[in-house]
Amino acid sequence: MKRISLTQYLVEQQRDRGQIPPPLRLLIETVARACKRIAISVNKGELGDVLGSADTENVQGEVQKKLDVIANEVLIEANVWGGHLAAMASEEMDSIHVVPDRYPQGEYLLLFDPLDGSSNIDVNVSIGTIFSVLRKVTNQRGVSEEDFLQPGKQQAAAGYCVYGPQTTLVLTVGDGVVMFTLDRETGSWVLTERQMQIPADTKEFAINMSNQRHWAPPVRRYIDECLAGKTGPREKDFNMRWVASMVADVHRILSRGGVFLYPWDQREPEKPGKLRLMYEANPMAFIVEQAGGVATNGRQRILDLLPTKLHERVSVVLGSKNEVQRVTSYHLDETPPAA
Ligand code: P6P
Repeated sequence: MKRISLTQYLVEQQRDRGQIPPPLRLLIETVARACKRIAISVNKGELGDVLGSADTENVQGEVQKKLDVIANEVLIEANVWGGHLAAMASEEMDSIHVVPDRYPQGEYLLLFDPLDGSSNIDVNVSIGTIFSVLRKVTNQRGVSEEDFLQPGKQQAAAGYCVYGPQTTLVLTVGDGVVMFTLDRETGSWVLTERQMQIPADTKEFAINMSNQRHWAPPVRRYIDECLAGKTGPREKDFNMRWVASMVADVHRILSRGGVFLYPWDQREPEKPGKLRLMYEANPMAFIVEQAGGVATNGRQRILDLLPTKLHERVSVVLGSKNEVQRVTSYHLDETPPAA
């Protein structure tokens, strides 16, 4: 495959496919540049005095890591002046960040989890940035939180960056999934995968097993059957992986298949799940579907869900089509598809 840069790829998509209007191209290039900047801070670790807690809390009531705050600021500062955005929303900010009047306002809304997997920052395990792009669809002047409350199927683009052994950027604008790898010598994002595809079947599941006693019956049934292996109803052995960084787990699934589950559990029964719909589940669901996978909340397609709050949470089951459909059928209590 010819190795081209992110800019060349976006220009080609814009010129040849009309898939990426200029303001969206500027948005994606700006986010990609911000991710390079975040990668530099992440890679410094102790040398950059960026590890540990920031001694502040975010809207979720979680203690923020220094790098959470740094990554959030980098994304805000990189995107606020370009004229491509009307506003931004982040896991790390209670309310939306409207582009100030001193800058032109654009038609796009950018949402992000600036640094997903924070519990892994201080122990040098892969973390990442997740982003989602919506269009401002109401014509009224100004922008409010309500403008963000659109179902995930309305996304114009979605992507994530993994700060891991390689620094990789995965992106979809609704025309398949591409991957870029950061060439640190030139500072360029280089196209390394033109069409990521998730195998329909897998032998690998990703879930936090320590919550097993808290799960609902359909999830317990599914995982018990995986654990029963060859001697059980699935008649094959399964493997388990859990990085506790959604970006890393999803990237593995995009790369070799698998099923990722963060289901509702009875620890906090009033919450539908742990992960956030707008800037974790929706972008990942868009990417997974564009790569031939499936993403549900156990019962419904995630991209069809109509959000009611910016920071609302959701159960997530995503990855290899046949496995996600099986988990979903157990929730809907239908007979699972033939093995
Ligand atoms: P647990 C990271 O904090 C995160 O939001 C996701 O990236 C990850 O999949 C999940 O939470 C891990 O949760 O309960 O296993 O620590």
